[in-house]
Amino acid sequence: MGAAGRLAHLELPFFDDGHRALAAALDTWAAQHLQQVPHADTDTACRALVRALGAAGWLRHCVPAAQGGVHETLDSRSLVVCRETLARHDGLADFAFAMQGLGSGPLSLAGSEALKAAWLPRVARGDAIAAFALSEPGAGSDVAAITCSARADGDAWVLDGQKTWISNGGIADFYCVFARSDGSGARGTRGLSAFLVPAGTPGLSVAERLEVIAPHPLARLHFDGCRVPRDHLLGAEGEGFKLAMRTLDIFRASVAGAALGFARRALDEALAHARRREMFGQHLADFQLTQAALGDMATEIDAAALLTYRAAWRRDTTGTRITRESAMAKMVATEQAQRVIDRALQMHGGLGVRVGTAVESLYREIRALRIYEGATEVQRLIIGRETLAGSA
Ligand code: COS
Repeated sequence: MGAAGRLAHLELPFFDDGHRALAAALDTWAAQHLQQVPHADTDTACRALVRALGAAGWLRHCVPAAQGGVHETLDSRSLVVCRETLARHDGLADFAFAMQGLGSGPLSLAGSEALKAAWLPRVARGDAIAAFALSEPGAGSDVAAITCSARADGDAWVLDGQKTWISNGGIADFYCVFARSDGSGARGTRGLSAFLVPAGTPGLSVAERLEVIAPHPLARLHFDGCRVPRDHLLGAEGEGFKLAMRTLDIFRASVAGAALGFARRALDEALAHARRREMFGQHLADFQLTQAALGDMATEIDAAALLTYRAAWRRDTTGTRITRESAMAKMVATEQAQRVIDRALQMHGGLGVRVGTAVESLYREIRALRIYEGATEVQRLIIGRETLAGSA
């Protein structure tokens, strides 16, 4: 497929010429540079990817302009375009990019000027790795069940508890940590606050590294009397739940972008294989069954793309809360990408399950996207509630 054909979806009116230029330049850069980053060891690869993405300027889309970013505030369409483009090339590169944005998102949205100046330019340059620490062993979808505690003590906040499934856990330079600060110990969305915790702070340790089917740096963290200065509070005390939700509203649409990138790559692979593979005296692409499958895949990708681009476009152009739109985009794009990739794998026959083939890797990469940053079931719940509220 020619370069223009690969990016034809950007002709939609949701985008402007800046987004089109961004996608074309990143697509070219990714084709030239990503294969040169060795992927043998995940931690090393991830650090190298963050450095490469930072040096090339792409991470400037993860922070506001005042701290070295491209846009005054985070531009959702640029995040979607970057993730879609990177995911089409390399899942770990998409992960490295996304976590710089998600991990520093609460800081960009609510941090003090001093904290933002200290960390965000480094995030943009790829000199500091960021992580978002929300989930706990007993609080994944149910954020209100967080038990990790923060208590004020003199000039410090003292954190105690655990966080798990933390992307970049173990390699991050700082963590945006959500903890219960109201001293109640009771379940609830009020009384949570967010804190910036630099790696290496005494009392913060990596309790366990977690291995998953598509290898990414992931860990369970332990906080034991971990003291951070009072000014490391992000946003207002007690407003942590809303800050987490505002951050997720932005990044859920970008998860949809990544799912689109994986699905587009699966379709690219399926088309190439169908044209190449001979059986029963013709090519796989000549069978109507293959054509129908390819037709379904292309349609599902376009449908998911429209929801994804709408969510990002609406936030960028209206500045309004896009909870409903980003939940729809994340749910549909990740679920459909799983189906598209599964069909692509099926079309490859035995080759599809051979370790090392592109579709085999996509099959493992896509699975977590239906779970992290709000599982499909949570998105359904959010969309249902928002629909009820909107019709009241
Ligand atoms: N933006 C800003 N504020 C929001 C918000 C959003 N997107 N969503 C909710 N809020 C506000 C609500 O308006 C409400 O405010 P008031 O108390 O002032 O009325 C408050 O936050 C509590 O909201 P709600 O009652 O909806 O909270 P619940 O505990 O019922 O539910 C769900 C929330 C399930 C939707 C939430 O916990 C969630 O998204 N869970 C998934 C989390 C997740 O993605 N986990 C994965 C880990 S991150 S990789």
